[in-house]
Amino acid sequence: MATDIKKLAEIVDTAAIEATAIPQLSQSHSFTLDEAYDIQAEMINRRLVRGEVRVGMKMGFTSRAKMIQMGVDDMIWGRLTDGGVISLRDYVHPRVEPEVAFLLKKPLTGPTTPMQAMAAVEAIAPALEIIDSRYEAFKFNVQDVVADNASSTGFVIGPWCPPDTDLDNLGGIMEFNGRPVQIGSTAAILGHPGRSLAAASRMTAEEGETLEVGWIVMAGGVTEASPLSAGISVRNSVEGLGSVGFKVVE
Ligand code: 0L1
Ligand code: MG
Repeated sequence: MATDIKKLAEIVDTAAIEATAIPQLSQSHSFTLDEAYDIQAEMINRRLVRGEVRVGMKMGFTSRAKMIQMGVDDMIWGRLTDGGVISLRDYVHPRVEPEVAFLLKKPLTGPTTPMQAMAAVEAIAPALEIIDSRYEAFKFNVQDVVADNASSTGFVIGPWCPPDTDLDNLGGIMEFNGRPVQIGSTAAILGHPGRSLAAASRMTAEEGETLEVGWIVMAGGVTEASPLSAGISVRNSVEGLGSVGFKVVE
């Protein structure tokens, strides 16, 4: 039987709107990775119809720490819109992870080298990604998480820094209320975050997309993600890039 892309997109979209955990789609439906990206595209389309604006894309599972934490071996990507959730009540079981973000000054499409990809960068920033799986117990396989837009929920970007900042091996610390909870290096992202940007160009082109001028590209979690709860002040400080933070309220 053909996969009902619209129906599955509606199921994950509704779970996000209602902040309600659902069983993994793969438990009741069999669908391919290509179809998972179609479900994701349809789910984003529903948000665009509601007035959200596309602002970029995110890479997922670009570090070993993230792959091991979630038991997924493949890189994935998701679509960023400007419609992030801001109240803890609107999340299912949110987590936060330290990242770096790119701002593009040139479009990128198809296979490219990390060096060519970096030439399209206007600026680089320390960032935090808030992720929230719509699946029960934050458990999924690769098709499930792609259909759920790579757990994308929100992101916060720090100060934009010059594009020629050396990203090779910058140490970073993510703190909760001043206490380190995750420590890592930009090298954890495929050896260099520029490789994640090159992969973003290649992988989005496989789905017929171009990375557009002015878009933000999130390179992927440097470390494992940590669970969020009310009262936590989160800060991610990256050597040479500065820091970014936010406070979680009820
Ligand atoms: O940055 C990342 O690697 C995020 C992956 C998103 C999937 C998840 O961990 O829920
Ligand atoms: Mg991430």
